[in-house]
Amino acid sequence: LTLETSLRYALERQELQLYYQPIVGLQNGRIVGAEALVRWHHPQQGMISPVKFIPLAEQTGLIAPIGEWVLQTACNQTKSWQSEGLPPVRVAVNLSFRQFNQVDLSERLVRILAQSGLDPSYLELELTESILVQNVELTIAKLNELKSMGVQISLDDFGTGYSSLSYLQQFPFDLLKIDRCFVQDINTNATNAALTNAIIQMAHSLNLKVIAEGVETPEELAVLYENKCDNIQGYLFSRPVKAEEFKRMLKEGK
Ligand code: G
Ligand code: G
Ligand code: MN
Ligand code: NA
Repeated sequence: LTLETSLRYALERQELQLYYQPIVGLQNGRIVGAEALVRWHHPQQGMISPVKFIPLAEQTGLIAPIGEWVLQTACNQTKSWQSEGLPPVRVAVNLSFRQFNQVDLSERLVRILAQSGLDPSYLELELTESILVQNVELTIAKLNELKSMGVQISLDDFGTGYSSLSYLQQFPFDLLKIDRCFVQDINTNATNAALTNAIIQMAHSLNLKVIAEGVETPEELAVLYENKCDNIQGYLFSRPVKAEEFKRMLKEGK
């Protein structure tokens, strides 16, 4: 079987699974959210990275059912944790370029949110800079349509594309995620430190909350704390984990 054929069957064979990586408030060290990250357990090839199969899903159109399953699963899971009395946290879902451009994205989202019962303010949609190179007015209108549903929108992998913060100003984002290549070694790499700090200050002046990705050491954390970064995500706190494990972390108030 080709990878494409296997991917066609992955959903019905229940080979996809969502992992959750905690997002932590920097001031109090509490979990404030999770990024949902899809995993594919291929029956023969074992774990296949989304870096490999998401682009394939986009090329083949399979991103529609897969993306729908991801959104449904993330919303249902998050609502169910809340119903069990765990501290309410938001869930961040990655949307690919093609998903963002689906004509029926809003209707899908409205339906999924209603079915899950999740308050829309707990859903965060992660978009990358790739969406910003399209028609600006159209993209802003789409973002506003999504925002009018009450969901939050973040700009993922910030710094890896071509957009400056002043360009960003016109788009209605709520959060900005600094790509981990800028966060790496900020305690020893002066260039990265300067860039990261400038991004945080400017983002705050534009009323955006900032999430630093890929935080791996206490030393990096200390620099981010000094510079009033809002949230952190990275192996220092936790790798992406299975739902049961994330639930345990929430329960323990880690
Ligand atoms: O955690 P990991 O190495 O698996 O993530 C690799 C990449 O796959 C990241 O860029 C992440 O944004 C992307 N990714 C993970 N899950 C999803 C998903 O559900 N949808 C989309 N579009 N991308 C995802
Ligand atoms: O592209 P996106 O930011 O959505 O994907 C997040 C990716 O970063 C995932 O592949 C996730 O597993 C990975 N990741 C999360 N935390 C860390 C970290 O601390 N170090 C490294 N190297 N990768 C991380
Ligand atoms: Mn992401
Ligand atoms: Na990212």
